[in-house]
Amino acid sequence: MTKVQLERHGRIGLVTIDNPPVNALSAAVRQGLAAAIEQANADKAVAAIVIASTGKAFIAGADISEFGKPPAPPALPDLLDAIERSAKPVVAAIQGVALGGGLEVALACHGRAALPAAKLGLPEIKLGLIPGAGGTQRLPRLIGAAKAFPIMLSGEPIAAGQALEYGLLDEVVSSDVVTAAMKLAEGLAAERRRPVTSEATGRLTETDREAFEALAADALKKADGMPNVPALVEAVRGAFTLAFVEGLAVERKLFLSLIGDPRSQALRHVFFAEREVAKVPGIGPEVKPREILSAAVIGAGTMGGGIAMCFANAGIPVTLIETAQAPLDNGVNRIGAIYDISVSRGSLTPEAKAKRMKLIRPAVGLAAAAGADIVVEAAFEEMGVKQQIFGELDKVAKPGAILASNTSYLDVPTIAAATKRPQDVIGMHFFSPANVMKLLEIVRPKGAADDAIATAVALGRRLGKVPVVVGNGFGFVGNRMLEQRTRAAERLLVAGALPHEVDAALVGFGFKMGPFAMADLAGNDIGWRSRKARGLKAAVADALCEAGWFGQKTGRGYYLYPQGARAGQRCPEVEALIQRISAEQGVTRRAFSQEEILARLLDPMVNEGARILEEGVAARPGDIDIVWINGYNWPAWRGGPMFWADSVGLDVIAKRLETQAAEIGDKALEPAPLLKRLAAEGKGFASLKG
Ligand code: 3H9
Repeated sequence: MTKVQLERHGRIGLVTIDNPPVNALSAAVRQGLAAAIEQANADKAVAAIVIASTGKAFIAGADISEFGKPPAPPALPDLLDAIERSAKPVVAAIQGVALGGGLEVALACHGRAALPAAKLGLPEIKLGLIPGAGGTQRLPRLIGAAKAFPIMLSGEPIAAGQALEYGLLDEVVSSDVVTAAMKLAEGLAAERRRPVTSEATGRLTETDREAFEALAADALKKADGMPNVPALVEAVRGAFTLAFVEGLAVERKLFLSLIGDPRSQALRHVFFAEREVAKVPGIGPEVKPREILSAAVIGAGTMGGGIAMCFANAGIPVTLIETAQAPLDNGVNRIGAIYDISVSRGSLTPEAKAKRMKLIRPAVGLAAAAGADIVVEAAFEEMGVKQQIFGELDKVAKPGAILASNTSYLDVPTIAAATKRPQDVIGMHFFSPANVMKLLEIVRPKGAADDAIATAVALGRRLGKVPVVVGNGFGFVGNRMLEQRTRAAERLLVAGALPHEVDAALVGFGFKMGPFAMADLAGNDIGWRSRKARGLKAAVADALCEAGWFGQKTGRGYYLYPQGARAGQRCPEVEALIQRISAEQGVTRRAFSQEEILARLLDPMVNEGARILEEGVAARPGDIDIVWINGYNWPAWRGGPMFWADSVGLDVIAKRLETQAAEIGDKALEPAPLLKRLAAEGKGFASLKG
């Protein structure tokens, strides 16, 4: 079936795009549209043309999967030029989202009608791009740059009602948008009118220009090194200073240079990885999620409280359970205080806060979990504690309830073994602060029922999370790789680097914080306790904890925090201690460049990622990238650790790991077999897809 069809309805040539799932403007669609417009123009019986589409989306934009491939004609700007120059008026019938190139198609038309649920936007900025088919030129001409620029800068779509108010739409109709568009087109033909957006200039006033320049100056200040922000400013400014064709040429040049930018390539990878992660191997659409109408959370500590907030924020009633009244009250008060901060910032109304607090029902004792469709346990991270809780839950929870542990490291099947219903027991690993962080690792032990996993995935989305299904195994995906980075950071200190140098390397890479600033924030005692439980040692970290320097909460850790300061200062005592430890271990300290520090921190993580893939703990390299971007603040424009590794070259990383392994005499640093194989074949992790 062709992707674009032309039918005649009376005097209207109705062009319908049918390119599921979202009517992206693939080469076939562009060719089909060009041919249909030409044919309709040649047909004497046609007075006007309507462009409509089937399915939920009008047009979701250019086909992102075609970026980076050799361009196939017609280029979108040329097609839009043909639409705009069409001798017969063309009207867009927008029934769903019109995004990116999709909105640019509508802008090239001479009229636009939409359903109320339609959304219109130019989200290219989120892909590291700017609109590349006239969006930066036509939208400001149509609605003024002061309104157009924020739409392009935020990438967020606006609702049809708003678009009508802005003058972006001619009409919003409650149903049958195609008939409405046909009427609009008939009217234009009868009046011999063909409003051409690129010729509109009325909105580009001096006042508009001043408002745009103020917004642009602010945007440039916050651009954070992303090259598409200055590019967007330059292109939109062209709407004031250049003729349309020249402005279009500038936009095109900027767009093409951004397409080749590694940051945009990384963001496009993230776009597809985010969608792929939703597809869980072995769980098809025939597996229906169980109904979740209510939840219970066990443990009202920081984590449990944050998880309860996730449910309340999504409108799901949740019972918050503790062993005694005092910790329960503390937990509820903490939740109230967090909501209060949102209220004081204006991001939550007092009424909404009250509604959410009402959804959280505090209770003492596990019996209160009896009615819940899902129970999330967020108690102390100790196997004995978890087993006891799950054993009790088995007795009280209703049949078919999902029993999830928020464990960060522990073996989920061992927890499940405390129940007689291992098919219902899974891991749901939230990240701190649970009400903020997007990542949700869903741990799928071998015995778990498919519909239990499907339920957790669907619920995760309802909670506004990015759910990633991972296999069972110590630390799952994220923390298992983090441990490698933590070890590498400690090794660097002993070998000659100082905390601020190590942190600076990661911040320079794009992380918000380095490993030591992070450890000081989270509390160094957490890692210390975990190492002691596992019989592990880390000379510097242990020495700090033995001195009681747990981080920000004690006023000092790797850094000093005088008078509760949040930003740490270098600490001469810690630096002397590190040097002493190097001497004790017989290490001759040497200087490390920022580049070398970065490689030493990230290469072992990538190596662990390769092992995780070999073991099937993560289904795809992209899943690992999504974990790190959403749970550990890996900069999205770096694409995640596995994407980053591919961009460096796996042969380079394998060689660096071999050198380090030999130098330190640590076999764990030797390249994993998968990494070695791919490096030898000259391939990247991306080659594992599909
Ligand atoms: C652009 O237009 C540049 C122009 O200015 C200039 C050009 C010269 N291309 O998100 P979903 C796929 S840049 C290819 O799960 P939803 C997606 O991968 C583009 N594929 O559904 C998935 O595939 P699969 C500007 C696309 O209902 C499936 O569709 N436009 C595209 O939650 C369903 O997606 C954008 O940035 C695409 N453009 O949300 C819009 N879009 O089934 C990006 C989607 O194989 N898209 N797919 O996994 C979106 O924001 C959402 O997908 C949308 C639907 C809101 C449309």
